[in-house]
Amino acid sequence: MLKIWGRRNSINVQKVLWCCGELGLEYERVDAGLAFGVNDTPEYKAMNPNGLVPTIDEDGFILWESHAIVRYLARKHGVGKLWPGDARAAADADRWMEWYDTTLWPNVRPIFHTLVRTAPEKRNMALVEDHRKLLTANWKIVDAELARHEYLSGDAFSMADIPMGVAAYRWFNLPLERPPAPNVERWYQRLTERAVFKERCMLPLT
Ligand SMILES: N[C@@H](CCC(=O)N[C@@H](CS)C(=O)NCC(=O)O)C(=O)O
Repeated sequence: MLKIWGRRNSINVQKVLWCCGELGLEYERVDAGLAFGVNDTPEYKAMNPNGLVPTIDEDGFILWESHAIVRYLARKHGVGKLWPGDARAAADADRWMEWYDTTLWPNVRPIFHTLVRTAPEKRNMALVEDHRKLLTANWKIVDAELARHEYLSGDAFSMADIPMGVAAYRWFNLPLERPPAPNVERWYQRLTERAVFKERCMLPLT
């Protein structure tokens, strides 16, 4: 049985839980991270020396890094589905997952931590505004891509939509000025109609 460590409100844990849901995989989840602790114990750090969530254990195979986990599960259980069957389509999907890490998330993270995890009197709103502008430019790139097809790497939902979808949930649910991005809005609306996304990712931001 697949075991997943990580609290439900973690963006990185949500990617893995969403992926499992799309693939119809059962799992046992152990609360870990922030108030739950666990991730700071020597036992946990022996699995994941970063002390971060998520981590999975699949019959003794330990893996951490949310995108590596999503790719692993997609390749193992979802070729032609979450993992596009064609090598170029798979590379295309993979590219968006990389882009999330290198480009999009570095702009979402400071906004999220400021608006959700920092007391109002301590918030650096200039920092939020700088990253909001950068993020607006990032979503413009995504908007142009989504003008050509329904999902990020083509007309079918794939692993690429998972990280980008959880980031979009934060973008659309934080109190920010958002210039229109009609294709992103349509794509996000389609994601919100997926039962697993709704159940596992559309949670209060804490
Ligand atoms: N690159 C890692 C980042 C993992 C990460 O930063 N996890 C956060 C939660 S989203 C964490 O463990 N924070 C400490 C905690 O929750 O105690 C991944 O994608 O898995």
